[in-house]
Amino acid sequence: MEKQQKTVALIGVPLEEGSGRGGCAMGPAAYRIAGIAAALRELGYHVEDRGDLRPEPAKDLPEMDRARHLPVVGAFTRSIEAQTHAAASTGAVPILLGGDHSLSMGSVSGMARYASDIGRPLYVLWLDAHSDFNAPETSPSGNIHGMPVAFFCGKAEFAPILPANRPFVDPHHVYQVGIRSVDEEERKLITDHAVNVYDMRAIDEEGMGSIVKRILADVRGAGALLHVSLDVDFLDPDVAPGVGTTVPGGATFREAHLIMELLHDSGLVSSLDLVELNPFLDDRGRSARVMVELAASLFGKRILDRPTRGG
Ligand code: 5AB
Ligand code: MN
Ligand code: MN
Ligand code: MN
Repeated sequence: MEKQQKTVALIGVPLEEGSGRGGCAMGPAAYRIAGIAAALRELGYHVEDRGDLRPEPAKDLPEMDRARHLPVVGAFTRSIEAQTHAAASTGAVPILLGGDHSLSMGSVSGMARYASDIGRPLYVLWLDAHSDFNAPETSPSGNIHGMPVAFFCGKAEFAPILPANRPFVDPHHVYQVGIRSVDEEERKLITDHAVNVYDMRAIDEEGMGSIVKRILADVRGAGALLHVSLDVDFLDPDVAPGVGTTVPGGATFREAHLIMELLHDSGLVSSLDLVELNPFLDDRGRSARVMVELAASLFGKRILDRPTRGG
């Protein structure tokens, strides 16, 4: 087993202002209590817990009705972008412990900058019930956690948060899996920008395994880094109730587990977000434990060793 001492950097992001309610700021604490560091150490990784980011709200960013709490979210975006880029640059795999999904504006932008430093493209696997491709003008809620994909693709800028000339992710290099709730105008945006969307119907018809193998073949063929962003609401609410935006009909534990094992076997994953966990809404830590279990599978925990069957 080639696992040596690869370093994983845990970056806590107690951010909830991008969502419409309180609770996600307790996410990093819940992941630590659920034992994420020990689970990864057990797999042979050198785990550095870098603590929680606590930036001051940015004074240069305006309050906006259509992008709520922008000074807080923007300050986090800057700090997350810098920390993610720094961790990746030292050869570590950054894991962002969220925190609501607006944190991906920073993590994905930081990884896009790192990928551009080393001359490789960045692909993104977005595991979510939602497309999160709103812009302030299209958002029905004004909650920034519904906008991160548009932001890191350069299709939504509220005010100058990051440098205008930063590297963006090509929307065609974003693969969304598990989608089952898209807003009216958002639907047009993801179509126009050719985001690769696998909704629940596609999963039911084609099967999770074949979809994910196809995605991984694209990533490998492109010589790309792969950032994985896992929103708790990707999972069915029966599996993971600890999230503010439940949508029925989500991925089963087995489907999610299979994705994680395929991701591990691919060796392509450069970075991971665990987002939207709301411990206040959880059922005795169940969702936190499920997320830790899935992260462990992504980092190589397996039930049995098995011969590789290709794909
Ligand atoms: B999440 C909604 N599309 O923009 C909006 O949980 C929901 O990070 C966004 O995927 C859900 O407010 C954001 C209605
Ligand atoms: Mn999301
Ligand atoms: Mn979601
Ligand atoms: Mn392409």
